[in-house]
Amino acid sequence: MTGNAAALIDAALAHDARGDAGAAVAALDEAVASGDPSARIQAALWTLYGANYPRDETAAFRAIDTLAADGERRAMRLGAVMRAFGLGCRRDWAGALDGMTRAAEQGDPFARADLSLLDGANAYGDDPALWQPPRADLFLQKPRVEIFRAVIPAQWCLHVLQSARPFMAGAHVKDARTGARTADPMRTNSVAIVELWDCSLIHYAIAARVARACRCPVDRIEPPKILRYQAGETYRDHFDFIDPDVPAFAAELRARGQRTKTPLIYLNDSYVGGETAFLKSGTAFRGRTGDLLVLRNTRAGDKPDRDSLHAGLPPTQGEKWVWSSRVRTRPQLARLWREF
Ligand SMILES: O=C(O)CCC(=O)C(=O)O
Repeated sequence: MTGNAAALIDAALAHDARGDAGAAVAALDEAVASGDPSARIQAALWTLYGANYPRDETAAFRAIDTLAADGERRAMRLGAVMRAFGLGCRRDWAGALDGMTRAAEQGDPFARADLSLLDGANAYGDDPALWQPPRADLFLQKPRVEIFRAVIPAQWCLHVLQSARPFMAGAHVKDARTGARTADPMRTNSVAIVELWDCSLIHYAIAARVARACRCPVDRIEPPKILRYQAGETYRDHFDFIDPDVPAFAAELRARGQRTKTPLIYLNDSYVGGETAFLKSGTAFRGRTGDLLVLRNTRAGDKPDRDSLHAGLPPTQGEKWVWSSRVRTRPQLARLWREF
């Protein structure tokens, strides 16, 4: 990357952070015109998300694929993840593995680690979208809570936890009056979304396994949030469905669909306390590393189930880490990786 292109990208990112789309695009376009690969990758990501540029997933994928064909190994990696999720292209696990393998052969350490983790779990070559979940244990009938034991190998849990650690920030809740995200003392834990750019095929494989357990297509799984609770931190009693009686949520409900289920994967278990509590039934679940809990948030007809009130109790010692997502009734857009 030339010094000038690097400075232009930094300026574009700073304008973007301030919400000045015009200045962000002007700076990035200038860097792209110089042919700089980092600028072209950034432009493709914004095109994928519909951030600053109009959203066009196909164009974004093509731009990344062209860079990969030119030998740009970061684009090989990103293209592999896009192929796995089917973002801007047909979902293609063999093609995803092929792209990640080419990046590894070019010496990309991230790609090598990704393939070796897949291989270690005997998932290399097997499309995670065809994975057979273990039989679920019914933990609770009201609300409906199922447990799938050891769906994710411990090394995958550690990988996800480490990939999220640099991005942890204060958690938010949705304001029922405005629909906006706001800080709230009911949620004192931290949270991160691992941006697509930092995702590996392991992130895809986890989403695909969760989709199998939840019996839904992978594109109904929201980009997960990685939750960290330090001792004393909590996510107090809440519902995960979108309340159809709240006018501020109506547009979101129409565009993205209802949140029918909450899948949670426990990424570690070396803490004390920190159970997932179900307030209406007075029960709580303590997962082991790699266990998946699936909570049903709705009843027939996708109507909110008020029995689904739940909480992440505070650990009294140690740190608790959780992969947390929602199953929606409509396909989720790539831009959600950027929404926080
Ligand atoms: O951390 C937990 O045990 C619960 C997480 C949770 O309530 C959520 O993600 O909605």
